[in-house]
Amino acid sequence: MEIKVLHQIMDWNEDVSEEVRARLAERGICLINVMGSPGAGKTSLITSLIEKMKDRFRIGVIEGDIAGQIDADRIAGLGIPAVQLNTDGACHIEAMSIQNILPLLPLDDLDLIFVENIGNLVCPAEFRIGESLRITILSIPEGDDKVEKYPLMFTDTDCLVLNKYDMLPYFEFDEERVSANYDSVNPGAPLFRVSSRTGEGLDELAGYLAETAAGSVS
Ligand SMILES: Nc1nc2c(ncn2[C@@H]2O[C@H](COP(=O)(O)OP(=O)(O)O)[C@@H](O)[C@H]2O)c(=O)[nH]1
Ligand SMILES: [Mg+2]
Repeated sequence: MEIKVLHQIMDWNEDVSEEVRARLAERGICLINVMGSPGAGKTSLITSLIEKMKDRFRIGVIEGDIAGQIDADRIAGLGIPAVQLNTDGACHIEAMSIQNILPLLPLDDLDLIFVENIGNLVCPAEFRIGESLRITILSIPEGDDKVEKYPLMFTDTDCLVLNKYDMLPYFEFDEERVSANYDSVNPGAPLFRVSSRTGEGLDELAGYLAETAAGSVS
C-alpha cells in the first residue's frame, strides 16, 4: 500500500488555508504573506509599508519566528496590533497556526494583516496560510543566483521585492539576471526595486498592495 503522508499534510493545509482566507474575506480582511531569508528586510519592509498604508487600511501584524518576540515588540511599538507566533524550530508557518492565532487580533478593527513568515527561502513557499497575496523579498547582499537555486519561492508569489536597493553599488549583483530568471519562472509578475532605508520604491509597492488587497476582498 502506498503511504502518502506528505501529500495528506499538504492537502489538509491547503483546506485550512482556504477556510482562513474565505473567513477573512467575509470580514473584508486581506492577509499578506511576507516571505524571504533571515535578514532580507521583512520586518523593516512591513514597518515601512505600515507608515505608507495606515491612513487607508487598519493594519495588524502576525510575526513569525522560531523563537523570541523581538519583531512583534518592534511592530507593537508603532501602536499596531501585533502577535508573535513562535514555531519552536519549524522552518515555516502552517495555516492551522494562523487559524489559532487570529482570535488574538482585533479582527473587527482590521482591513489588512501582514504575516512575517519564518526567515527561509525554501519551506514557507510550500505552505499557504490563508493569504490573498504573497510577497517574496530578495535583498541585494544575498546574491543574484537565488531565483535559480530556490525557484518555488519566486514562482509561487504575487510579486518580488528586490530590497536593500541602496546597496546595489556595493555588491556584484546582476539585476538583469534576477529579473530574467524571475520572468521565466513567474511570467508577467511584478518586481519592485525598494529600499526600506532610503524609501525608494515604497510608494509604488504600497500602491500595488493597496490596489490588490482591496480587489482581493471586494
Ligand atoms: N541598507 C539597507 N539595510 C536594510 C534595508 N532593509 C533592512 N535593512 C537592514 O537589514 C537588517 C535586517 O532587517 P530586518 O527587517 O530585521 O530583516 P528580517 O530578518 O527579514 O525581518 C537590519 O539591520 C536592517 O536595518 C534596506 O532597504 N537597506
Ligand atoms: Mg524579522
